[in-house]
Amino acid sequence: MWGEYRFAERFFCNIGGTQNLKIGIIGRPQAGKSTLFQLLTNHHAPSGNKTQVAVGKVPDPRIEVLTEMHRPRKVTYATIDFLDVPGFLPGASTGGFLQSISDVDALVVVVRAFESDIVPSYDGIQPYTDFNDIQQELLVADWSLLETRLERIAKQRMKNPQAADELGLLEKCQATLEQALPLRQLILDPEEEKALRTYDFMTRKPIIVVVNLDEEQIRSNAYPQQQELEKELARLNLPLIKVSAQIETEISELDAEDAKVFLEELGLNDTGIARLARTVYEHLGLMSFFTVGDDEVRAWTIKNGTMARQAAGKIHSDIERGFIRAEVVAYQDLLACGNSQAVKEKGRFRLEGKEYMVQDGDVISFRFNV
Ligand SMILES: Nc1nc2c(ncn2[C@@H]2O[C@H](COP(=O)(O)OP(=O)(O)OP(=O)(O)O)[C@@H](O)[C@H]2O)c(=O)[nH]1
Ligand SMILES: [Mg+2]
Repeated sequence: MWGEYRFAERFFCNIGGTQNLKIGIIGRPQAGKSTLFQLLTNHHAPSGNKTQVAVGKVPDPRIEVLTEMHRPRKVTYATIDFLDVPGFLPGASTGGFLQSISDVDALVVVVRAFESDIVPSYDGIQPYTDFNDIQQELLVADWSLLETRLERIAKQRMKNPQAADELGLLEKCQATLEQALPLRQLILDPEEEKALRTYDFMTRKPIIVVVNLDEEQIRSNAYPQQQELEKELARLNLPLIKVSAQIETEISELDAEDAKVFLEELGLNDTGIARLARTVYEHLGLMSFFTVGDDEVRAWTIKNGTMARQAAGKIHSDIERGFIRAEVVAYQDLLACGNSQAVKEKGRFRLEGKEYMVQDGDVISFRFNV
């Protein structure tokens, strides 16, 4: 039953349709959630106790290169909807907290490590404890959802034979939660996966942890409770990203050249926001393909393993329905040729059928007939 957490089978009603992926940013008060949210979306979140939603574009240097190449009228990045959820305090009433994240596809948990005289910390600087408090809260929520469900099934069992199937699945969940393990560690077959999706279990949601560091901690690569946090996340197979929300904010105000120098000086290759976006994609099993032309250069998000015809459906249902073939060139091959005109002249576009499995970075032109 146990094994490595796989994403392949699970997923995301959203991706595949036209809706954006939805990610909730959660954590204690004053952890840096709104600062991060603002960096991701360019949307200023007023402080308060209401969840804010805004769209963030997924940074992708390939889009910049394709734009340079095609000089289109319009450039469209892949986007993600981010929710800035009010701070969570253990012990406080959590109904609203759980409600606001009930329909997100994944969670970004922000934990504070940064020291500051100006920003009060509630119980000291303890990123591991803060993560664990949230984890416990989600486990408790699932436990109570499970109990309610089991009671209902016990009542229905005589009349409804299907309830027995459901019972088997829920007992697996129960065994997992009894070990204080999140339900995402449970490996299920596609049928069970589908059945479980209807429950809105919290610990089934993918999690990415962001530890918010100060400049000193970035330089020394050390912060309080680091070992405990790293050990726990390794156990749970969850990615950890180190960011300084404050430094990121400063960097976002610089031009590209200065930003690069600043990052190098801190020993970083890339902004935390770019790393976060990449990790979201990797961890959730997502990738991008591109469409290019004079009118628009655009990135589209699909899950790994999507076939050409479904990928076409991301753009328009007519293209999916009337799909004839896909003309495909890998991003690297396009770069090697120089531009798509040259790709055409050299006959380097591949003709692929509806069952072609789209690869990350494919530049695609769909032929269809409606
Ligand atoms: N020194 C320092 N201050 C930070 C950092 N990140 C955020 N802050 C500051 O900490 C305060 C809280 O940051 P927010 O982003 O508002 O935190 P939040 O998690 O949204 O807080 P709530 O909405 O109250 O739950 C603000 O004054 C930020 O400027 C950081 O990396 N270093
Ligand atoms: Mg906030």
